[in-house]
Amino acid sequence: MNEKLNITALGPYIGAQVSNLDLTRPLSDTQFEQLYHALLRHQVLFLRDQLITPHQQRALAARFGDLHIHPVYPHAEGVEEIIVLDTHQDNPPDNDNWHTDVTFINTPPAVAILASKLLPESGGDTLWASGIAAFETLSAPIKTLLEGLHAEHDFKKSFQEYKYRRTAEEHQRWQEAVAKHPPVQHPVIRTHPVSGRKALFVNEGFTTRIVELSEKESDAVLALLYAHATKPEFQVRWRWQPNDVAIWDNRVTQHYANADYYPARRVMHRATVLGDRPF
Ligand SMILES: O=C(O)CCC(=O)C(=O)O
Ligand SMILES: [Fe+2]
Repeated sequence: MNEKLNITALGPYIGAQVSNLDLTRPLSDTQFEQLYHALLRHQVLFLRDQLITPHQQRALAARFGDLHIHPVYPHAEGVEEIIVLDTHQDNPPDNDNWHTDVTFINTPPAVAILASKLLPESGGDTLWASGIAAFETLSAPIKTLLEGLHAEHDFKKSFQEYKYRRTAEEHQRWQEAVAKHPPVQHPVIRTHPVSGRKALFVNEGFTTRIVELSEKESDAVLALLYAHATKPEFQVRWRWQPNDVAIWDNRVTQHYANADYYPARRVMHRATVLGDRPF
């Protein structure tokens, strides 16, 4: 059996499409190895026509490691590890900002897998940006400045209280999540634990400050880094079709879910694989 994956790069820095893999069935070891290798190299992979159920998506994600259960997002029925992102008139999109998933914990996700379930007539693209490309294109003096610095990441920056006041139960859940997630610190430049490549690891969604700098210095440096990290050169943009799957390396990327389709409805399922402590 020919098990060689068909992989087409979507750009020099980030993104590739895999065209001959069925994710609904258990992957062989060689298929998984090639997929993982492609993920390290391209940082986000896209596959069309994957009619994947929540159970199958969980099984696929579990090949990559232990799964994260989100503190506030709702999950698929009977499958706690699959987040349901169902946005519509009464539940506006909230991922229309550049962010890396769940950097508010000490061991942020290594990998995330997103499947499109219901799409608006048009719009609702998702964009990813490479933190490796962002790091590598900084000037040498700025790289030197950033090495050794740490940034604070805070759950509350994206999960703001005003969004979680619709019911008493929702508010209670939010308060418990806040109590469980005090701000954490991560290096501003991290080294990928498998590939050894360095990446910029701050994101506007959760990063609040650089702890070794004054507030004004921190604000200015972070503004520079956010602008640099999201240059179009470092991005790939995916136009979803129903039953697409995206798999990204959350250790070295950030992403932005375009909310242009609102108030139309859009439903996505996400599995999130826990990672190591960044260094
Ligand atoms: O809905 C999307 O396209 C992406 C949402 C998001 O930020 C995520 O799943 O982590
Ligand atoms: Fe996200």
